[in-house]
Amino acid sequence: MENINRSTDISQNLTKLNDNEKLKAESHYLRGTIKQGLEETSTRALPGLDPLLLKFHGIYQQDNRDERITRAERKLEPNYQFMVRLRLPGGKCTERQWRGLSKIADRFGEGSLRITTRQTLQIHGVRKPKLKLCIQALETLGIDTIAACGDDNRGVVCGINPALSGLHQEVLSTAGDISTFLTPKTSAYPDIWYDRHINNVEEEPFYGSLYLPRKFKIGFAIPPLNDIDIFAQDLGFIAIADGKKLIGFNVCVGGGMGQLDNRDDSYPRIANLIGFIDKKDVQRLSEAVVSIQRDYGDRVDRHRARFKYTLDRLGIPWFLEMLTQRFGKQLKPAKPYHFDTSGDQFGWHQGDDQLWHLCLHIPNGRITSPLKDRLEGFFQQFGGGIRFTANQNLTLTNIDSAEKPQIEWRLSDLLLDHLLDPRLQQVHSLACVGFPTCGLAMAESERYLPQFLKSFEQLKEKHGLEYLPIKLRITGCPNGCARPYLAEVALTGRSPGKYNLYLGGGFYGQRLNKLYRSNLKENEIFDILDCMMARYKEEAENNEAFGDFLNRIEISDIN
Ligand code: SRM
Ligand code: SF4
Repeated sequence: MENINRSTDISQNLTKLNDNEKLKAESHYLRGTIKQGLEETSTRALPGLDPLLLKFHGIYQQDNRDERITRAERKLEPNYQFMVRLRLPGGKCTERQWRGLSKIADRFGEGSLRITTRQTLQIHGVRKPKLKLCIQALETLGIDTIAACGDDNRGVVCGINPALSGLHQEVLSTAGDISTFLTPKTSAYPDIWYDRHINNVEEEPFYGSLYLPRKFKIGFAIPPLNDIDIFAQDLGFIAIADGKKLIGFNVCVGGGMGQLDNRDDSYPRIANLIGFIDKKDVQRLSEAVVSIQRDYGDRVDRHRARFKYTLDRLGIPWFLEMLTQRFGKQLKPAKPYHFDTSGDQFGWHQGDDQLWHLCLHIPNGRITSPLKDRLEGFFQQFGGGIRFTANQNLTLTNIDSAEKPQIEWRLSDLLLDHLLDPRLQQVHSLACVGFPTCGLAMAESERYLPQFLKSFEQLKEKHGLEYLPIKLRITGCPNGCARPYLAEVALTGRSPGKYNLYLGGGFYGQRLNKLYRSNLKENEIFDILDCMMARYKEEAENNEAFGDFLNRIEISDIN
């Protein structure tokens, strides 16, 4: 078995590598000058390249893009602020943490909590003087932000399948272990944020000073639910059970969504299923796979640095051979499994441990007052756990049968009960954050979704399709943060008010959609959708999913 500790030869050729690699190498394990920059009072930004290092600490420097022009006219610097992303493996949070987070968002941020497509929370709008205090307040809740962003293993996602409670707990706990195992070990994090100096620590025994060439994402899915979009993960584990007993995981590699509109050699990619491993081998396998990306990922061309490109450049047979060396054995053949949806299971579900779980739709994952205050009151009364979902929703977990009637009664207070209506297209839709905080947005997404949905729902109704669930996703740029390339209908932003339209993805996340037309305005998009829904109504086969239909009739034929 090959030693999979970090390889040192890469850093010797630093001159050939891209600027991000040099920055990491010279950062003294992600310190840079962040500490000094936080104390600098002449600007609300962090100077130089420190914002790039800050990402490894789970924090993004942003500015409010709505105010850019007016502030420039007034000769003011942009309205700099920070987005803080929490590390919550599997989206797990206690009721005490929730109440603390709600207060932290008010006190240090702009008041909202945003559930992300990777099952965690973001606090937007934290100003520099409050940033360190915010991270310290999170620590009092037992929450950190390290590696929520950056070139490392990001937040590990884990599907929610409460019906299989025992198996579910085991998979969730495995996801947590992998997150801990692959979390950077640099002492820079406690030093900068908690003023806690740790001596004699071996900095990054696994990552080394260059960390990974690019972000890396791991996910666990529990069939029949593919609620985390397993095929979009760099490394995905599909739980395989014998009855209700977890025996191991099918492994898939090389998923990814991001692409650039101006580079033909960038593309979304569905992960390859490569085999099965016993449950005891998850950590060893993860270490082996991530180490291959660490040592062979492209550190020259950052746009080709994701693991999916490493696999396509070097080939799956090469990868499997390397994996066998590092893992120490071959994977077994993949076992049969079955997915039937990539959405969340709204409403009540009873686990095999007899406890109840309630999945609630949170529009756009955005929790602001009054919903935030109501949820706080709710948790004061009921306790229990919370799981955020990778579809930006929220599940209340482990509810006793005795508490269920009271909770049902309180749901109308939360004004969330109507969101359980299956006719609402909203519950099948996702939008990324986009404007005003995302520096990469080219068109509106989260703020546009409600308006788009109104017309979309009207169109469905016109064709008598209001009960047809359609996976709809909108992103403000091609980076794909709401995993649009897996949706049945997707819009990705090109410029203000204009989108690329993608069609025909699989209902349970099994197939990429295809670009239908570029640079469309809203009316053009709805003309096309009108025509497709009419054809669906006429020609669809029994219970055919909308995406399957579009894929079957070859979308290019539609006029
Ligand atoms: Fe993302 C960059 C928001 C999930 C692919 N993403 C960004 C940034 C940080 C913009 C930036 O770099 O300055 C966005 C911050 C916006 C803001 O103001 O909050 C951002 N991404 C998000 C979130 C919050 C979207 C959401 O509405 O929930 C999600 C946070 C997830 C988390 O908790 O970690 C989010 N991003 C994703 C996903 C979905 C997933 O992982 O399941 C993807 C596609 C999967 C993938 O990685 O291939 C994704 N984000 C990207 C990319 C393209 C990466 C690539 O391979 O090209 C970027 C841009 C980049 O990295 O250069 C990006
Ligand atoms: Fe920003 Fe683009 Fe991601 Fe949307 S998809 S959050 S616009 S980077």
